[in-house]
Formats: sequence, C-alpha cells, structure tokens
Amino acid sequence: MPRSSLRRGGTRWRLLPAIALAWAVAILPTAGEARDTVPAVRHTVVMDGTQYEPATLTVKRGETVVWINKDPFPHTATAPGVFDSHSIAAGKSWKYKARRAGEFPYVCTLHPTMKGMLRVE
Ligand SMILES: [Cu+2]
Repeated sequence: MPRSSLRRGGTRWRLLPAIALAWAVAILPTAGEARDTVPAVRHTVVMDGTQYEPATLTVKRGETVVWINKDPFPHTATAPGVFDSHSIAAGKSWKYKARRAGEFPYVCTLHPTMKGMLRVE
C-alpha cells in the first residue's frame, strides 16, 4: 500500500515536464503577440534562383531584415551608402536593422541583374 502510493507520486513527478510543456505552449502565442508590439519585427528576403524574394519589401523603422541565401553560390545585398552585406555564402544569412527611412534600391554586386528594393517607413 505505501509502496503503490509512492509509485503514484513518482508518476505525478514524471508528468511535471509534460505539464510544464503544455503550459509553455499555451502561453507562447500570447508572448509572441506581446513581442510584436515591441519593435523587434523581423522580415525575411530569400535569395534563390539569383533573385530576391520578395523583390520589394516594406518595413517600419527599427525592424530587421534578414537575407537568406538559398543558392549554392554567394550573393550580396548592397545599397551603396546605406547597407552592404558583402558576400553572403551559400546557406548563410545576413541581417540589417532598418534605422533610416526611405526607398533603398539594392543589388547583388556579384550578379548585376539581381535587384531588390527595401522601403523603410
Ligand atoms: Cu548574387
């Protein structure tokens, strides 16, 4: 009798991580929403097939843009005088925090046909 109740107590302890996980999953979407109100938004531009996707991106000041190179060769995201990723190797990424408002056309210095536009409001 005491032994079986001990075992039952042990089972409850083993359930604790599962309960903690369920609780975390339940509150995480709320935490995500709270984070959106803070200016820590992140946008993604994928470099694939020697193109930027999306080619034109509009963000708000203070938001971050991440370029992800999915091509098997390097690219850059270069807006002369504003930002320059330099060479982003295959499979790598580079991020830029958009502090300046404006329209910034950018290119890949390695593939001049590769053009993008970053609008910062
Ligand atoms: Cu390129």
